[in-house]
Amino acid sequence: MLIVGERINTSRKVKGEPVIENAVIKRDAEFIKDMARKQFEAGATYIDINCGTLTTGEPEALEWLTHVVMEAVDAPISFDTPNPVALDRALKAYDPAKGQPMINSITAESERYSKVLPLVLEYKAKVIALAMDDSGIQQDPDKRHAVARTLIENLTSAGVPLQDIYVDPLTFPIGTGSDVALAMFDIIRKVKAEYPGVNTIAGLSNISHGMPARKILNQAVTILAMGCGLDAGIIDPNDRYLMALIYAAEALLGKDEFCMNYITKSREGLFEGL
Ligand code: THG
Repeated sequence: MLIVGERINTSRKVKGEPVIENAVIKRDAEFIKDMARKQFEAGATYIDINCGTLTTGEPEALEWLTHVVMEAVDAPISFDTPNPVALDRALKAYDPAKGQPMINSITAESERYSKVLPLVLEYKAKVIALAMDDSGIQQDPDKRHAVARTLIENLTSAGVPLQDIYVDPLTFPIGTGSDVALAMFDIIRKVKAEYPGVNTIAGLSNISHGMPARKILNQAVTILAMGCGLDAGIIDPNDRYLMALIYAAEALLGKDEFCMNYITKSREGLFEGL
């Protein structure tokens, strides 16, 4: 599974403190670099950067984060913002030698779609397609599936390769309804059945928002979604138990021939003490 490290997000709080937001405002590069390095070393392929809580100066801050993460690690970046101005600015600063950038995200909302699509094409980026349109986010999984299909059709017609599209079914907190995870699983299965070449992705930590023992729910939902065909996850790669479960699930789902990767991770000591 493609791992997108979620930790550089200004909405994240540690013991109630907005420590990431504070670090971005203070331009504390060392704090951010340390977070980028730890995620990369733990197995993140992409490093997601999100400073959407800033009420002013998001474009400048996202550009700064881009430079800082590039200095810290040799990993491509996932640019997590709905703001096309911030996106363009960060993508301009980005060195494609780090790998293909990921735009997080485009939607079927007409204004956002028309402003983000040119950036996807200009920067030859991978793009996360969120299943929402001008009517907002639909609860009904069949409606979200229909929006996902429209996005796949429109993006491919515009010249975006199918394998660069990551459909996001949207992950709601499980506290908002007992069937929200089932809806997500259903969309993942349907999208993969209809377009085997497209990728699916989910912000899996959303599932546990407001719940106790969040990591347990995040671990369970990740493995269940992988069983439905999930290709990528925006997750916390510094949860070692979650990473171990992901490697185990890949072996069990036929995505790790002879369990070579699982055995390698075990030899590297990743599972010690678990
Ligand atoms: N889809 C897409 N992008 C996304 C999301 C999505 N980006 C943002 C978000 N959802 C994914 N990122 C996070 C980042 C942090 C948390 C949840 C989702 C989170 N963190 C804990 C907190 O703030 O309490 C702390 C976790 C920890 O570090 O222990 O909940 O759905 N495309």
